[in-house]
Amino acid sequence: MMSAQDPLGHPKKNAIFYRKESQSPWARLLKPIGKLHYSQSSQCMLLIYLSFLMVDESSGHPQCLDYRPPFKPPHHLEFCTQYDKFGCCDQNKDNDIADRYWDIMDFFDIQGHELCGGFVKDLLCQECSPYAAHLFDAEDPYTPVRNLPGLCFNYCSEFHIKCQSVITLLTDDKNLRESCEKDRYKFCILMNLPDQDYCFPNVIQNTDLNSNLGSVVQDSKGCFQLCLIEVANGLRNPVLMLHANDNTHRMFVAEQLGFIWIYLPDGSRLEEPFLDLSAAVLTTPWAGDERGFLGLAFHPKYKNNGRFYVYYSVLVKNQVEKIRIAEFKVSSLDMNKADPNSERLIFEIEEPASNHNGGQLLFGFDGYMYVFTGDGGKAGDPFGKFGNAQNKSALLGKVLRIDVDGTDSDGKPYRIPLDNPFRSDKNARPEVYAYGVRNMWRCSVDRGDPVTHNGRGRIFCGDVGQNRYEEVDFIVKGGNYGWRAKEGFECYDANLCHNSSLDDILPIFAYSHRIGKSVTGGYVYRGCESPNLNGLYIFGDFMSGRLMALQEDRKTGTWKEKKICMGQMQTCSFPRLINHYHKFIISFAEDEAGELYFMSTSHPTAYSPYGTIYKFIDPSRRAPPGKCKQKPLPVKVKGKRRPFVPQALTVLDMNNNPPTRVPPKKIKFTTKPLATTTFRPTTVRPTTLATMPKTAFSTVRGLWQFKVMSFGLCNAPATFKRVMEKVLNRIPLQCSLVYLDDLLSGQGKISTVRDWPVPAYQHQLQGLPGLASYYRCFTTHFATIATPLHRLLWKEEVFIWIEVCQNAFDNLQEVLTLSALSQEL
Ligand SMILES: [Ca+2]
Ligand SMILES: [Ca+2]
Repeated sequence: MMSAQDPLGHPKKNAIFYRKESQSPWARLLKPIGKLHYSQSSQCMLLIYLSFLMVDESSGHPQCLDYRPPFKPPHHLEFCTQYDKFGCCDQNKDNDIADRYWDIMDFFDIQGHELCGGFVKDLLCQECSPYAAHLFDAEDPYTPVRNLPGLCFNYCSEFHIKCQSVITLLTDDKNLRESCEKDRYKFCILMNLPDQDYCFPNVIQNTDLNSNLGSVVQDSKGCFQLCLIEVANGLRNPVLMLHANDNTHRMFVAEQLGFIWIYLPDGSRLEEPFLDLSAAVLTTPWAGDERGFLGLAFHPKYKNNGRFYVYYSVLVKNQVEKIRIAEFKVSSLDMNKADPNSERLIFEIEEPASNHNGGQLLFGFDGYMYVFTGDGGKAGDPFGKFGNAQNKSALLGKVLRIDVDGTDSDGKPYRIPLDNPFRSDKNARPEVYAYGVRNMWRCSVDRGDPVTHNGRGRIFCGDVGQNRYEEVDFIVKGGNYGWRAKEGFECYDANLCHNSSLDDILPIFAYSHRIGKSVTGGYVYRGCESPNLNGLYIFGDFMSGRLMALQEDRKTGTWKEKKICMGQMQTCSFPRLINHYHKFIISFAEDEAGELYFMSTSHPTAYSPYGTIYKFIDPSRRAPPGKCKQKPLPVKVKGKRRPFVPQALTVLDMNNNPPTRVPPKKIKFTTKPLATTTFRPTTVRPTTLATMPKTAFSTVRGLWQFKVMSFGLCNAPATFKRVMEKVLNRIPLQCSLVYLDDLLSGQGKISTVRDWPVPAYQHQLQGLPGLASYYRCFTTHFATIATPLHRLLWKEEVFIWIEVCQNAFDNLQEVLTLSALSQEL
């Protein structure tokens, strides 16, 4: 193959259509993606795309007064019984409301009870409505909340006629009290909501809003809408995230380069890595290189023995490429450091080609370690008579199972479990547990249903396909997963496929290359926070960026696809939630509590720090309050820690005018009985904006990606400059930071490079070897940036990221106009 890249991994000009014989998973990058490239002879064109999501108002948005989704109360509600099945109150809150009701009703005689009791109950119980946030105008944590729920006009009039006096017991809002006394019409206008669908009692009668309440929201095509929370960023091809099952709830994130970083439960990252294997790990900055640090597994008794296992590529004696499985131990002095001198080799396997290196390590519930190797590489598993995968005497293309708690009589640093399926087969390696594997990229063990334990211990894998299909497999002892006889459900090698002795196990699911070209195996959701997701196997595709889920039909044992998509703006309209992610899905993860995450990047090369970790959130229903509380064991931290700084723009930030204050962390809606003499508003909420500190220009609020494509040589620098001026002039200089990707920095000719100017980002550069040679940062002073930008015109395509501070854009419309404007030019 001709090299399409320079030694730094930068694609050479006119070499965009790469073709490598390798197929998975990184190598898939080298295939052309879409029709991005036009002939040099085409007219000089400049296009700037801006990622932007449109607001969709088509469905309801259940939300509680604490800005989170409603839940199913764990116990029966005695008072606000209509919200017993689904709403925003648990039993405690329901009791508080009942107490308050009786305190108010003490002021009434029997007739008053009859007239007003129902109204007072209705009004108080709206805090429990799954639409409480709408009723109280509290969807947006940045704006003030009403003290009383919004009432529809007719209902309000009736309420006013029958028991207007009760208002003084319900609120001390001066306006409401005065208008209630003097003017029914004005009072009911004040009590009403702009959206008639959401005022009480319309909101409970609206079937659109109340059918399917509590189930996962589906879009018009039946796709499950989920949202995300950004939990970490700035990672270079994060290949995995694991917890150590030691109750600390620390997360260990490994980068392909060979670094393992520790994240604490508060989201911060320790400055020093847990382990730095970068000197030993074989990897390159080439897009699509599948070699590197690939796997990590903590011993099931890590808490006591401090042992963990790694899987990485090495170059031995500058000649032979191998994968190495080795054991390390945690330092005896610092629980957040591995002992770098503790490495104990378990085994190495020679790799005949640079691709298909497998990379999954995991411990089953049987206590044994499973090692998932690739078929060795190239295409079509060409090694030997019928390939590595079908050859049980080869270790490649396999699921291996070993016992790392003992040594073998022949001196191997591990034992063969007594029930390994081919232990007594002379033509097989005793380590083999399953075979016919092409290149399983990410496998997981199902921890089982939290109540019934159904499914516990099952191992699921994504096996990357060759030309036509990607598959998900459920691994069983002795199983033949078909490769290279089959790819997915179809024959790949006709001879092998029709051999009657094949006896293979078909995938539980396969999808064609129209959907995606490199599967990334995921996890079965067994967490607590999103009860609707329980039992769903969530996975994705590295190349297409598609997220998918499989749901088991327990009667037939078959798995059906449930499509997953990002929630629309309204669906994900909760604090911190986002509904977009970087395209290249590298890996999935499960935290100690069972919540699910995935890692993806916009730039899948081993040195590019654009990897982000996202947590899945079901916006339609959460677990009841208190149910998912975790008590992590304390972590003794010796070094420094870096706080998490979000980069992704949240849906709320996109939806609203620039926020004027941070949302309150906790909000208390006092449902406690009011003292009988002084009435307080039902809500405690700071609403004065003047007292809030000005945060404008101090925090980076979002990452805006402009994709600039220029075609052909032309005398367009002036035009280009004009466009960029228009873009950049809209962004206050103090807070913006523009950096161009490695296409540009590869030239190394930019004179005005400075260190990363935003302190919060400096850590991304520190201690990252070689990074400075790939990334250059620019401050956005025009004079300095205009000249380098001119050079971009001779490039095929260029990405520019502009990081924008809070309040940078007065109005997103302006940005859209910009985008339109740039297309005109
Ligand atoms: Ca290989
Ligand atoms: Ca297969």
